[in-house]
Amino acid sequence: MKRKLPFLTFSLLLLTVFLISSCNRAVSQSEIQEVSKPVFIPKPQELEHLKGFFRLGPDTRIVYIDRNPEVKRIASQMQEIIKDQTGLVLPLITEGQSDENNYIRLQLTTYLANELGKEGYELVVVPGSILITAATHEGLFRGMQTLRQAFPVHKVNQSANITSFNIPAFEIIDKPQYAYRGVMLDVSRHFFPVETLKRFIDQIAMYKINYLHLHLTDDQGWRIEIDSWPELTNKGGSSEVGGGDGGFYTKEDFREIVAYGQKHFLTIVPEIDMPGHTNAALASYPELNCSGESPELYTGTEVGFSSLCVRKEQTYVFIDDVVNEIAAMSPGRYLHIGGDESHATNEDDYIYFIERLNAILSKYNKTMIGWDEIANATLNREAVVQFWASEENAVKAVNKEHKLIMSPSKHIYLDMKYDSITPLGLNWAGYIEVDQAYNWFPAQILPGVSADQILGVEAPLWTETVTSVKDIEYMVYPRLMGLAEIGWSKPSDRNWNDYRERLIAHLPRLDSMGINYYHSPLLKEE
Ligand code: TNX
Repeated sequence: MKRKLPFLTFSLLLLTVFLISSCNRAVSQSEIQEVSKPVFIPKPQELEHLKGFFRLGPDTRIVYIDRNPEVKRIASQMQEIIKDQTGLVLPLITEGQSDENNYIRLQLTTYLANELGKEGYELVVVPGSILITAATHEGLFRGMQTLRQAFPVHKVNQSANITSFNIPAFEIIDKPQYAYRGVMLDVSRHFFPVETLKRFIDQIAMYKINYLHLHLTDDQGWRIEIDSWPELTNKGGSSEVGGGDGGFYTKEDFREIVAYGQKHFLTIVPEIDMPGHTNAALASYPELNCSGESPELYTGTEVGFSSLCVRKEQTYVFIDDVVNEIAAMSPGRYLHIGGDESHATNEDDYIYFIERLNAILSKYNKTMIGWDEIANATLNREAVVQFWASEENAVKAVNKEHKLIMSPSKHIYLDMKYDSITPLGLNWAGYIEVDQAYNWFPAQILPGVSADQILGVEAPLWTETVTSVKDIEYMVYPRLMGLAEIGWSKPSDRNWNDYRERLIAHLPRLDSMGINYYHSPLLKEE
């Protein structure tokens, strides 16, 4: 034993020297890349840049609070996001295992509940730690979407030995200006499969959009399976603008979309457009027509020519069934009943119809949303009116104490062309460049309508000319970021020049995610 000791000591010494030198080599060869000062869209309510850096690298851990599966789930979403964005696969650990150094921690708190509300959060990035604190899971999720904008868009790079990133320190306290921040997708004029909707939900959740309104029915196609009226989809789902095959969501598909939304703290608002925009339903069931005869399926782009038969009792049996089945699949409180452009329904019939709908929605415990024409009917006070065209209707709605969703067509219709040479889109509400989509304030659009009468904002994408994921993205980005900021940020903080600079700095994120967007001349660096 004794004779072996010097040898052992010598071996240990050699090993130590080897370890130290290889360690040194590793340190000297691996690079820590500095990330530029982060910019955020939507702009946080309070943001302070601090001194120093947080080092995001392979040793960073994501810490969640034990015994709370929902926080763990959000933490694993964070893990996925970081992996996709940077290539770093970070371990998830529970609170007890935290080494108090180099971690990203998600934490629920009750003491900030009043200040932060349902969606607010605090995000602090300092050397050694990143802390997201919120009173709700939703708040943690929103904070995480902010944090990802501080992380690099490029990945760790083994061959260049880039293994870590220095993230400049900052502190944010944040919550939304408006409770409803929506996007609408028309899946009737052209149908889009579940995968497209999931990709879209992933994207819009990044900008803190919390409602996705699906325009499920129109003249050109009925897109949601209704068991009690199967021809709606068998026949009415088989057409679309331009004569394509159409398609529809089975109930299982729809539940999958709803659940995917929930994981992203986003509520699906289903729209069944009535009494106009109903040719697909009328073509599927002759008894829904006053004449008792069905029209042909329609694949053009005219509006305002169809109507359910308002004075026929069977119409309300039909609606009761449809609302019942849709309500059963929709955990959100809102059901959108359309009500727009009912030019083939006379005014008395229109009002009679919307008021009967109002009673059916109450029966199924749903809150009505409708386009601004519905303000002419007498509705439950909680019904929400979506302003798109008529100031008169919107003001009427506010006078009847309804809240408004603001979708002023000349600012935020995502189907409008950007300029005269945009290959897709329409132009009846004018051209909407990126500045036109940003430069408006919901509480300054309508005379006498102030912020507390406004539930929020929504950007609709009608799809008469939009046929693919690429088309959707081209029309949506980068105008949607403007809508997101209008809905979330403090109006007094918003100005085009500041936003424009942030948006320019943000665009490489879209490139890195493979999002197809419009390269506006307004966003070329000078
Ligand atoms: C008006 S906006 C419509 C839609 C069209 C859109 C095209 C609204 C409530 N109705 O039916 O698709 O214009 O921009």
